[in-house]
Amino acid sequence: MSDYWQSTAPGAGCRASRAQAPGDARTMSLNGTWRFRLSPTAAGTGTAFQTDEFDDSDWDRMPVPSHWVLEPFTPLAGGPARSMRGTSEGPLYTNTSYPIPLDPPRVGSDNPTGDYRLAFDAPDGWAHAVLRFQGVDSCAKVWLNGAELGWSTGSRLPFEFDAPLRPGRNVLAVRVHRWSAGTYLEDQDMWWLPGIFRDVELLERPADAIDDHFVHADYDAQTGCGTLRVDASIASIVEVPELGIRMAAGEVMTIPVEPWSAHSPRLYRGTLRSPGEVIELAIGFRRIEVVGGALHANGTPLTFRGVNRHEHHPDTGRTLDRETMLRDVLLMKRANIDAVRTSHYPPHPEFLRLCDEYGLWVVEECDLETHGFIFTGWEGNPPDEPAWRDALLDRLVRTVERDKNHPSIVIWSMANESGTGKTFGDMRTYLTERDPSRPVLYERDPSYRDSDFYSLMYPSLEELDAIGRRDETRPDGVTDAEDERRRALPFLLVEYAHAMGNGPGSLSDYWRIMTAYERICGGFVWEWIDHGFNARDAHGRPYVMHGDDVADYEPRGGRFSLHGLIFADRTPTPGIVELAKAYAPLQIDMVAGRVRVRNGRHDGSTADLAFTWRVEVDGYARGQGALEVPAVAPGETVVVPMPVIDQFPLGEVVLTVQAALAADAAWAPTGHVVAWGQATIATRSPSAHLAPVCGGSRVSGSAELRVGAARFDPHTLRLRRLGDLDLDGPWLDLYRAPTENDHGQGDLNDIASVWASTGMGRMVDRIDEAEAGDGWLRVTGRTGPSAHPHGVAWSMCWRADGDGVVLETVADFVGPWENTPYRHRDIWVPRLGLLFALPGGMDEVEWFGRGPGETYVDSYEGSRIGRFTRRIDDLQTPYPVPQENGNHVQTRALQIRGAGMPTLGVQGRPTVDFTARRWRSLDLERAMHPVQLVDSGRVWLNLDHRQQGIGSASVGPALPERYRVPRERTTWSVRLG
Ligand code: IPT
Repeated sequence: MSDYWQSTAPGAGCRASRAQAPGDARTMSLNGTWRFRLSPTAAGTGTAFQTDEFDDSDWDRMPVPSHWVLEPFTPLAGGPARSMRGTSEGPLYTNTSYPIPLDPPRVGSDNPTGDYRLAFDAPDGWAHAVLRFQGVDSCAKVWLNGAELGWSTGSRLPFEFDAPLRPGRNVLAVRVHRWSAGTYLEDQDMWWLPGIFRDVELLERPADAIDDHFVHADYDAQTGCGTLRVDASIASIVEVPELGIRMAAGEVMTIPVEPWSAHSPRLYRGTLRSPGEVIELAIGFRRIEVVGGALHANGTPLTFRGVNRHEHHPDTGRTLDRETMLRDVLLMKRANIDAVRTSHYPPHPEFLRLCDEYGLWVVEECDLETHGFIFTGWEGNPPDEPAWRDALLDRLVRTVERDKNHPSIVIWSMANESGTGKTFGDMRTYLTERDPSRPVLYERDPSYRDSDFYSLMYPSLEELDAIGRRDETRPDGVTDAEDERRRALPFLLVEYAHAMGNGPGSLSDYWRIMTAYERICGGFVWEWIDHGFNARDAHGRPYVMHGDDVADYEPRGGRFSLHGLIFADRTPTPGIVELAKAYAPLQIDMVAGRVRVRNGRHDGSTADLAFTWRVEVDGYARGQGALEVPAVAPGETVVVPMPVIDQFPLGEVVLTVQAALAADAAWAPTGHVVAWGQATIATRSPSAHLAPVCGGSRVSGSAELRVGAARFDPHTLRLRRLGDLDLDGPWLDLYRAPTENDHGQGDLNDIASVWASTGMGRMVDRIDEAEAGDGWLRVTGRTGPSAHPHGVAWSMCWRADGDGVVLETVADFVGPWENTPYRHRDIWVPRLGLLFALPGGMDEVEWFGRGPGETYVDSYEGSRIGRFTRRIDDLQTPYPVPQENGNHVQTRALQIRGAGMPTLGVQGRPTVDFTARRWRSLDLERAMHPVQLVDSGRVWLNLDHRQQGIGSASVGPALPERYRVPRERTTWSVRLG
């Protein structure tokens, strides 16, 4: 059929799907520079390019693998090489919407089509060759020496053709369509990136080669034995020398083994030998099963410490080299992540080999999502349309057949966000028959009839807790039998904690619930990496491009492509620091004068870890040493005495105990900290005594006012000088630059728009009166948004305290905050605190509190209490979309200083939150990219009574009330000096 690219058929002419494994048959990579020409319609350049005599010398050069939209190249009309980034011809990002009309299976006539050509010399002496494409987005048709081999869809899945090579020069021609019927199955909330983006290879297939094999390696925790059977498509011999195994394919052997797990990824290397070929085996024995409504691995309950991972590189998109994949694996292991969901498609096969070797549990997802059918109310959804059945099954078969031999894969996920439909039943039947060793996941069908797990995305903490108790609300439209079955299933939290921008919050809260119930087999944070591209603005300044930077294209998914725990260039964000603590496999805490260590690993004792202790007083080191902790078995707890520390100097005494690798591991060096715990074991409360405020009189006139070392402007009544330091402020500050999670979905969660409509960012001050007495000054006033009747009445009372001043602020919310004429019944303020302007030269902060990274009231447990020094510029977290960042909760004291400048000391009473930056919140809010943030010439210091938490409401539940700023009369004080 001529319009193959808009038919529901998955392809034609391809060989049967099969396992991939290294072996001794020869291979030849066809990666490299190909000839390329882009055309506006599916007709491409016509038919001549298929023939080997075609002259392509004036065509562009295109690297394979790559996405053509990310490569600079010369357009058809000629002219200099140019980049398509930022234009509608380039990478496009949509979230749920299809970039084509919802008119399945057809696509528009404007269908950018890349014709590729490669001439190569046939390798000598190959009996038979197979041509393998590891991934082409979205539809490819292939010709060899002018003869059509076939075509395929399924962008993240391999396809192979028999390749009748001729001696000497051969010419491969490939036509790739950006849009195809396959597009309807690939609406995976990511950039649309066409091209031959994974490897192209020629494979020798000798006579009697092993076309396919299936390793079955079970583990029985009762007996400690593994049972091995390797099925092969041709008579072959299985050899595993380490186990003394030599047997025919299809035979079964049971033998004592060490099991495979993410913590101990024990692989037994072996071979599978037929008369024509030797294949390498990497066997991991393990059993994954649902027992009594809980997920077990090798006989014990398993809780995934997971993340969702898309493939992304800021220059090459979904074309990843091995080094980048390894970097992901190492970063994950070092952050205590032990599980990956390959959202939302099978990754490059090398990533799975790395998971087998380094140890990560994998939930592998099929390349299938039809999310955009929300725009038809799911009418015509492919999983429910017989015409698409073959295409859906084809995708699942290709996923399973390629990857069935990876011990790391423990669950097959049939799809993401694809509604419901009969074909899921057929897919489930195929899985049950082909691979009963792995449970099956599908999250979106409320009946869960084809899933071995109950699963949800983004529940609130309360919902999750109810699920743990099997007391969840019954979904609508399910039968009694379905409800009963679901309630007996284990629960897998397929996505949670939306790491978009600053955040997510509550990671430890979620994790405490997940570990409290055996029903919950863990969760997968959304998601691993920001999908941003390196780009430059008109001035040549670098920035990270997101969906909104493609100005001439609709529908745009905007900034939604940036929701990773690591930035697009793989720099870790503060979110991953918090996650590493929540996912720490050991809990270390101090109870009643002793140190308690609980081993929460699924398997493996703590014998590989060395424990040390450290004591700090007010953040200064006072002692340290090794801590004797006997090896703790998984699931067990030991309690050991605290180190004997004599004679604390006065101050806050903090004990830290940490567990670090005692020897190099494959994934981190000796000394890498796996877990830590901390407690304040003694405190000295600073003297709270201050002279009482009495006998004052009203201030009037224009003489400068003084309180101890503090001098005030007689008109504004703000602090202008403290000792030798010029400064200005404070202003009562209720605002922050909204985070992505403040722009939540739905009326209740989009608190940023409530702030905008109620004027939170444009406050106007009024001074009412000032009263002064011996060593004190009290100023009262009101701060409120222009245009609105609500506000905050406040008083600031300054008292001399030695060489400094103590400022006590009382803030009271006045006016109609509730039941305002606006559609929002309630208004939450993002912060309650004080803003000061300091000279720009004050460029360094030393503080004693949580650090060194940013912390918020719902995300600080990963940051330890200590003393830290940072430059102001290094306190900023460069989120690619500027927003609130760099806060520090529970700060006991800080000093701000700069060369040749007096130092400003601040003491919390007992603590303050602080941020210090060279711009104000409104500048942060208005900037589109960090390069637009300019030094205001001053340092803006926020000293807050409290700032609200971060949450993950950009996709998720509302921020819990306990992390908000209560709108009630509040008194707090700080000491400056
Ligand atoms: C969920 C998607 O599965 C994921 O791909 C991503 O889009 C995420 O949302 C938001 O970033 S689906 C949504 C209905 C919660």
